[in-house]
Amino acid sequence: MSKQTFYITTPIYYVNGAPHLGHAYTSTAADALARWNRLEGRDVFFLTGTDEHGQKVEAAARAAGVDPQEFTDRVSADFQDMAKRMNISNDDFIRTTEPRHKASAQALWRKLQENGAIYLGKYEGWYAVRDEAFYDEEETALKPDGTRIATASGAEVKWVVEPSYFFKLSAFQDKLLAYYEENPGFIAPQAKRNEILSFVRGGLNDLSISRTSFSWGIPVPGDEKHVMYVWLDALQNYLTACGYPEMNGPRAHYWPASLHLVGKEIIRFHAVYWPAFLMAAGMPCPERVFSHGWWTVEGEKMSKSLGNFIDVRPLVDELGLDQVRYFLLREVPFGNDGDFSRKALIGRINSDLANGLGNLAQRTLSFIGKNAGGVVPPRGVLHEADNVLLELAARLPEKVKGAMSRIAFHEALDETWKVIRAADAYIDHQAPWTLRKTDTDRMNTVLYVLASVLRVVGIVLQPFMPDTMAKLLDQLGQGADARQLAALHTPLAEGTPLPAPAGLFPRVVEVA
Ligand code: ME8
Repeated sequence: MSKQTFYITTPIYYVNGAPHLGHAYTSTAADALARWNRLEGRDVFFLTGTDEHGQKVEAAARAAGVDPQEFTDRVSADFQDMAKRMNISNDDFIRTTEPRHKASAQALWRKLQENGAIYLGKYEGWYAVRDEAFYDEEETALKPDGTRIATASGAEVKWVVEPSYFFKLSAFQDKLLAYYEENPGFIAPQAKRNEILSFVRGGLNDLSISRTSFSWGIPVPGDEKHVMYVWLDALQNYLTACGYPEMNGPRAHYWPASLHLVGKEIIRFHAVYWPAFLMAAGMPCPERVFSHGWWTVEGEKMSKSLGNFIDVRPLVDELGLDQVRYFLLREVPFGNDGDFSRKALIGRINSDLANGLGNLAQRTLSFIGKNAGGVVPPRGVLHEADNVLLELAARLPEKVKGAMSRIAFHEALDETWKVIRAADAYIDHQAPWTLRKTDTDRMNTVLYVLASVLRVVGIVLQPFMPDTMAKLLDQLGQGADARQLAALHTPLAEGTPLPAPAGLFPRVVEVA
C-alpha cells in the first residue's frame, strides 16, 4: 500500500433491531484495521453508522408503535452506545436520515439520471423485505407450506408489482468484469471473488431502484411518489461522509475508499451494484471489499425466533472489553464462519491472556520491581539465546503488518503469541531467580531482553486491545510519544523508571 490515506468503512447497520455480536464483530475488526493503519502513520478515516430507511425499518417502527424518525433516533443511539462501549475509534458516525445524506443521495440520483443510467418502468417480481432485496425466480424456492423464500438467506419473498425507476445495470457487465480483472484484489476472500465473477458473467438484469408502496425513504428528485431503493440510499453513505457531491472539502481526498468491510451476505451489493453506480456517476471505485463470515451462537444461527441475539455489552462488563475484542479477532480465521460460546471465550481469556501475555508481563515486571530497582535494567553482553529472542521480536512488526494487509487478524495474533511463548520459554530457561543470587549482571540483561520483548508486543497489540496495551506500555515506562511502530527503531532505554506493576488480565473462574 503506497498511498498514505486509509479510508475504512463498516456496513451501516439497519435500525430495525438492537445491536448484537455480529455488528460488534465487524466494527471491532474495522477498528483494529483503522488503529493499525494509524500506528503505521497513515491518515485514516474510519466510518460507521446506521441504515435507517426502507420497508423493514418502517415495519419495525410500526410494530413498536412509534413514529419512524423517533424509532430510528432511539435505535441509532443504541448502536452509537455499542460503538463507544467497544472502544470503536470511528471518525464519524453517519445516519441516513441526516440532511447531509439526503442531499448527497439525491445528488447521486440526479447524476445517474443526467448520465442516462436511469429509466422509468414497472417492477414485477420477487422481493424480500428482510433482505431488502429483489430476487430472480431461480434464486427462490417454494417451501412445503406454500411460502416462497430466497434460497441464499431463507427470507420470505413476496410478489411485487409497482411502477419503478430502473438502473441500467445490464449495461455494466463488461465494465465490471474489466474492473475485477484489472483489480484482482478488489473482492476478497478469493472464494467470494469467484462467486461474484460467475454471478456477473451470468448476465445482469437492470435493477429496480425506487419503490412506491411505502414512504419511509429518500424521495426521488422530481417524482416524489417514489422513494429511493434503500440499498442505493445506503451505499451512498460512503460518499456522503466524504462530502459528496462537492468533492473538494476536507474529506474529499479519502475517496475512493481503501476498504469496505462487510458480512458475506451483502457482498453482491458492495461488489456489483456499488461499483456500477459509481461507474455510472463517473466516480472512482473502492479499492477493496472484504467479506467476513458469520457467527453462530452455541451452535445456532442468531435469529428473532430463537431469541438468541447476543448483546456484547454485558459480556464486556463481566469479562472485560479487551478480552472480548481479542476473542472476536482471534477465535476464527477472518473470512470463515465461527461459533460463539461462553466456554470458548473464557477458555481463550484464561489460556492466551491470563496465563499467556498477562503472566509473562506480571512475572517480568514484578521481578524487575523487586530485584532491579524498578527501572529498565542495564543490558550487558548479549548471549545467543538473547539474540534469538530479540530477533524474533524484531521481526514481529513486519509479520503483523503483512497479516494486517491481508486482513488476517488471527495470523497477526498467532505470530505475536509465538513471541510470547518464546519469551516464556526463555524466562524459564534463563531462570533470573537463580541469577539473582549468582550473577546480577546477567540477571539484568535477561530482564532487559524481556522488557524489550514486552515493549514490541505491547506496541503491536494496541490495535487489538487498546486499553490494556496502554496499561502495559505505561508499566514499561513508554509514554504516548513512544508507542508508534517507529519507536521500535530505538532500543529500549536503560534506566527508564517503571511504575509499580499491576495485573493485566484476571483469570476467570467459572462457578458451576
Ligand atoms: O445489511 N455474524 O445491515 P445489518 C457476523 N444495512 N457478522 C454479522 C452477523 C453475524 N451473525 N450478523 C450481522 C445491513 N453481521 C445493511 C448494510 S451497508 C451500505 C448496508 C454484521 O444490520 C455483518 O457485517 O443487517 C453484516 O454484513 C452486517 O452486520 C449486517 O448488518
